[in-house]
Amino acid sequence: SITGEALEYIPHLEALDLSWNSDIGGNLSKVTQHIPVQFELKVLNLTECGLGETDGEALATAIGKMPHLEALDLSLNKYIGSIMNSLVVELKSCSSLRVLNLHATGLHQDNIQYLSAIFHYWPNLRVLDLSSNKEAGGGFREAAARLTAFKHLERLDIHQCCLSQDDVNALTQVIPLLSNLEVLDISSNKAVGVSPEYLFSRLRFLPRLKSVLVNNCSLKEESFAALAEASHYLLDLRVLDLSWNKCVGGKLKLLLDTLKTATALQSMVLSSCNLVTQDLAVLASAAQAGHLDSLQQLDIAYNDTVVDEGWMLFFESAHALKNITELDVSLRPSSNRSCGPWFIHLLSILVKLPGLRELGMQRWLLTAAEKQQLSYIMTEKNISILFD
Ligand SMILES: *[C@@H]1O[C@H](CO)[C@@H](O)[C@H](O)[C@H]1NC(C)=O
Ligand SMILES: *[C@@H]1O[C@H](CO)[C@@H](O)[C@H](O)[C@H]1NC(C)=O
Ligand SMILES: *[C@@H]1O[C@H](CO)[C@@H](O)[C@H](O)[C@H]1NC(C)=O
Ligand SMILES: *[C@@H]1O[C@H](CO)[C@@H](O)[C@H](O)[C@H]1NC(C)=O
Ligand SMILES: *[C@@H]1O[C@H](CO)[C@@H](O)[C@H](O)[C@H]1NC(C)=O
Ligand SMILES: CC(=O)N[C@H]1CO[C@H](CO)[C@@H](O)[C@@H]1O
Repeated sequence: SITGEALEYIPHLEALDLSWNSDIGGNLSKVTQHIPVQFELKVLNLTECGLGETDGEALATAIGKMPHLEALDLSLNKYIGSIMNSLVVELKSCSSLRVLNLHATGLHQDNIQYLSAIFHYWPNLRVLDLSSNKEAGGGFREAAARLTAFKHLERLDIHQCCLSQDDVNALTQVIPLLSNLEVLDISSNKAVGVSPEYLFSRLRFLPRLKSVLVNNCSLKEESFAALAEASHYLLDLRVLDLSWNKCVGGKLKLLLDTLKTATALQSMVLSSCNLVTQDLAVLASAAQAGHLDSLQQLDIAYNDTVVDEGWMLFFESAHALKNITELDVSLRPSSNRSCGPWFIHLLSILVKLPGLRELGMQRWLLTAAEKQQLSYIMTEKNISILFD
């Protein structure tokens, strides 16, 4: 059973992580009633604790006793939306807050607006995660401008927030001003793709960007072209996720300059992008030229549009992906195909790439002999190969 009595005796505790204890939901007051006044806690983590309406008061009171709080994680508690506004009052006093994670907490449009009114109380905020709040759309129209209070913001995650067109327009004005931003995740928001290309072209003003995640945004060709051009200026780019944007197919050459300058690129996700042979040729030549030497993860799955010739070009050059650890070339779940003459090249790269640990090959139809060869390499080279 849950009791927080011990907390009375450890007022200097700095981190409390009660994540994944669903019994806490409805019982939080049993823990928090023992929190001493002027608790020194810096990190409070209550991920997926089933917190709900009845815990609002206990949580608010607890936060009120934690003026030194630096990280608060309430992610995956689906009903925080209903108690958010009472938390906001107490959160004002957390002027040292650096990390706020409200991923999938059932926030509504008005919660976002209400919360944004106190953004200026957290001048040190580095990480803001408001992702997977599907009712939050519309809330950023006014809240966006207040993000500029976060002069040191490094990570902004607003993926899957059902952003409205107005939200995206407002964010377009503000995101380029967050000059310390390193990670931007706006994926799974359809309005991002149909909005004007300015959001992407202005990313060039964020020289510290390391991760750009715009997967599943229904990107239009103009937006992709603007992103490709802007990313040319992002010399520190590590992660680029463009998956589930069909417009990339046939247009990967637009990223050629980026591949040349982004020498630190570690992860490129291009699954379900309707890639064609020409796109794999781009990857192959970039690899040959040594531009992908840092690449560790490459996901080009779900692109059944590539014909044997394209796979051949790719696998012939894949040995140049010296640092690769994960490669996914699976087909879509609904399809299947036999491997082409490229299979022999695949076998040879498995031997030549010492770092490779995972290879996705789902839905490729393998002959008994091919399966046997892969199984042999799996054990010999300690590579995990996923095939059906
Ligand atoms: C509270 O904790 C008990 C176990 O200690 C658990 O059975 C119960 O479901 C929890 N939630 C509520 C709302 O009481
Ligand atoms: C909270 O715990 C989860 C799961 O252990 C972890 O992923 C997350 O980073 C933690 N959050 C903070 C702010 O420490
Ligand atoms: C794509 O985004 C929608 C929301 O716009 C979401 O429901 C869906 O799960 C996402 N799909 C993938 C593959 O991420
Ligand atoms: C290859 O990856 C390792 C980490 O696994 C990294 O330390 C090293 O710098 C990478 N090499 C290149 C050329 O990026
Ligand atoms: C491959 O796909 C065809 C046509 O979609 C289907 O009839 C067949 O059962 C599939 N074979 C396997 C082994 O999944
Ligand atoms: C999502 C995806 O897999 N895209 C394409 C892959 O190729 C087939 C044709 O083989 C297309 O129909 C898909 O749209």
